[in-house]
Amino acid sequence: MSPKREPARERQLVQQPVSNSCSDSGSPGPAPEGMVVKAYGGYFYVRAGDRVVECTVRGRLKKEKKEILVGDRVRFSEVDSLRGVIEEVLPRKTRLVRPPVANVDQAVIVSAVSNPDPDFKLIDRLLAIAESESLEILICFNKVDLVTSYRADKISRPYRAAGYRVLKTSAKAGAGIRRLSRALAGRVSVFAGASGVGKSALLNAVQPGFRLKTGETSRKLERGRHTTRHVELLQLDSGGLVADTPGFSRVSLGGIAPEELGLFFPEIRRFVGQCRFTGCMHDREPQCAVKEAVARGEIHETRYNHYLEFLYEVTHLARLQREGRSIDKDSTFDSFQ
Ligand SMILES: Nc1nc2c(ncn2[C@@H]2O[C@H](COP(=O)(O)OP(=O)(O)O)[C@@H](O)[C@H]2O)c(=O)[nH]1
Ligand SMILES: [Mg+2]
Ligand SMILES: [Zn+2]
Repeated sequence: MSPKREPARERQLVQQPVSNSCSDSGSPGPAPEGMVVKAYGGYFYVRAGDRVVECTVRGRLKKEKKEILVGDRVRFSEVDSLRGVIEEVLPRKTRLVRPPVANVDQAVIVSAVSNPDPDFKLIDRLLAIAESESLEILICFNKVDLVTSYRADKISRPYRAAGYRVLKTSAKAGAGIRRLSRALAGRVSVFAGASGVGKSALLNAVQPGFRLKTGETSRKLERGRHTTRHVELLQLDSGGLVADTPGFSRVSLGGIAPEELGLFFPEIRRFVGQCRFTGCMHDREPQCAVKEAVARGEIHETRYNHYLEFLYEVTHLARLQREGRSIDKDSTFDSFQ
């Protein structure tokens, strides 16, 4: 989900409704529609109903250098019931750069409450990026079997207060799994979060059939997979699709403009227009409604401090960009792995 970022607006522009009107009937009928769930070895695996059809790409699309991503909805013609040719890529709602997935509805941001300890700065960073991509957001605090419920509540409180949907889960003890499962039904979700927090274990708990690798063995695999940028959308029995990414290894805020950062913190967004100065960045300006809310305890101080850190970071990135220096090489934030 880390934005290499063509300008954010561009991606949101693509938010045209995707036609879901299916074929009206008629015998040859329009080509069937499906969603690319995996790209591998030059083939695209397209899920259409219960089938997964192995597709090549029509030469015309190749010539146009038409990009096809996991998550893209396509029309294909059938060679037989298991093989086909992609004829058309339907308009995208959204496009994440890292992981490269189209049409994602929801980011599930996973943190452990312990082992590893929560990395609040990483959580807030992932939240800001997900907000900037206009994704629905669900936060999952996992491994609650390892701490008291007092501790788990304390960790999740600032996020609930900010207005986020928060689940406390234990993949190990089976806590919160039914709720998680419900939240994943019928939409395309991407799991994000540091290594070892239990993303794969949670998906296995939601759907034991997945048998995703967890723990140390998975970490080795993930590294290998990550370099090839391999992503796969897994089908849930509930009709949802999920990408179990190895975590967003590079989560840059590049592309977020300093003056829009506050919009990506819901509890700060609430105060837009209430500060003394228009264009207030809620930093050193006097009579700032946001800082007053922090002082009253209505905005959590840690969240506000992360806002400030990110503000300096995006200001710096914006300057680099103006000077024509590459964001990727100079300043991408490497958080883990
Ligand atoms: N105690 C406890 N351990 C968990 C839980 N969920 C996952 N784990 C363990 O944490 C480690 C990392 O889990 P994994 O799913 O591979 O994390 P990922 O890197 O985020 O996919 C594994 O050893 C899991 O068995 C949980 O809810 N409670
Ligand atoms: Mg994993
Ligand atoms: Zn302000």
